[in-house]
Amino acid sequence: MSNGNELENIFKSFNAEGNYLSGYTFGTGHIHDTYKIETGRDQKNYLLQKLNNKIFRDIPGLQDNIYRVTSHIRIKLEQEGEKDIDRKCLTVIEAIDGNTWIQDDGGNYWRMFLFIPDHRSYDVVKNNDQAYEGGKAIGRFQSLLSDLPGPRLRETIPFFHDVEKRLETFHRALNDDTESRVGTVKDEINFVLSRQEEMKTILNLGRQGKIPMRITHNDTKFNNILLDEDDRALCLIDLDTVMPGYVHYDFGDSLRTAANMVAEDETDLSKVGVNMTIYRSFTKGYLEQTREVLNINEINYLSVGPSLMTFIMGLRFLTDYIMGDVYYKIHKPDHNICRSRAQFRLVESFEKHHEEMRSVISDFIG
Ligand code: GN1
Ligand code: MG
Repeated sequence: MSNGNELENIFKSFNAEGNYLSGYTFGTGHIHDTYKIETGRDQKNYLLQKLNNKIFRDIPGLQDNIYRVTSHIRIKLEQEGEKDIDRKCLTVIEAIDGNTWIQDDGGNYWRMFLFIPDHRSYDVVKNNDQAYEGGKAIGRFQSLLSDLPGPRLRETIPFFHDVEKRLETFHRALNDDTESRVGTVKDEINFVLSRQEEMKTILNLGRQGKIPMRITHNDTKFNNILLDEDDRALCLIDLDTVMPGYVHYDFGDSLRTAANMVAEDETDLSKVGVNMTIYRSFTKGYLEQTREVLNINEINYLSVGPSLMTFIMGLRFLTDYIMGDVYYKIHKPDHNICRSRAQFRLVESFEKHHEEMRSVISDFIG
């Protein structure tokens, strides 16, 4: 954690309006350290982040992705005559040296955004309208970026949602068993083993050329969608993993968190499961924005996204538990295994509702 003095010094390295008044920890991310910086000037507060460069190895490359993506979205919103654009698109604040990040004396990377005032962000969706707006936000993000000019975006974490690679890492962790935890999580391991082949469906469709790589967000959990004071969609945040991907990843990962009625680390597993009305509202919003661009295979396999993404997250939490909690921030000793159990319970629920999920999609598509 950083203290006020340090935050103030870092803040001064960026081209911000207003003076540093206070800074405090903000948000619930598992990866970076995030602070809200208040300047006392209306509408001009900032979000300052110390970036985790063990996980993101190429910070300048990552920042370049984010700069390109936000600039493109901003231009399109301007062309469409949108109002209030500073709330509908993240604003990257440049450093005094002209970069979009700075490095402190200890070698840590920092970046800063304009803080989006009066936003709402929900860990758990409360009603159908929020779900619909969330679906719209994800679909719109994908369609706004469908014509991003320039070279392919950098892969900020190679093979991020590649389930085959995730499984390889998992099997390595099982073999090494450095923390002697493998014996304590047999049920969870068996859960993975019994599904590892079927979870490759999307990867295989991609390999066969049946679904295209597009630009996707890749971390669309519901609390990365900002809504306004009336719960209307504003924008997506947490753009670190925006890179080439399949649309199923975004559709699936947001339903993982939106259609589940409880938090991703819920310990009362009887509460974990898919809310089909929420699913329907989200899917309606998503398809309204994307139905013109998606191809038939993308649509036909959309319903596979939620169980795939939930499986991948459960697998990653489980792997991290077996490896001794080296990746995710944890808030209690068994946090990763709790997360993993909740995710696997949710996979089962998606499996149970799969036919119904498919027909919701075909009903909307007609
Ligand atoms: C991490 O940064 P944060 O907390 O939004 C993770 C996601 C997981 C998520 C699970 C770079 O996201 O992939 O879905 O935790 N991000 C990275 O809550 O690993
Ligand atoms: Mg993230």
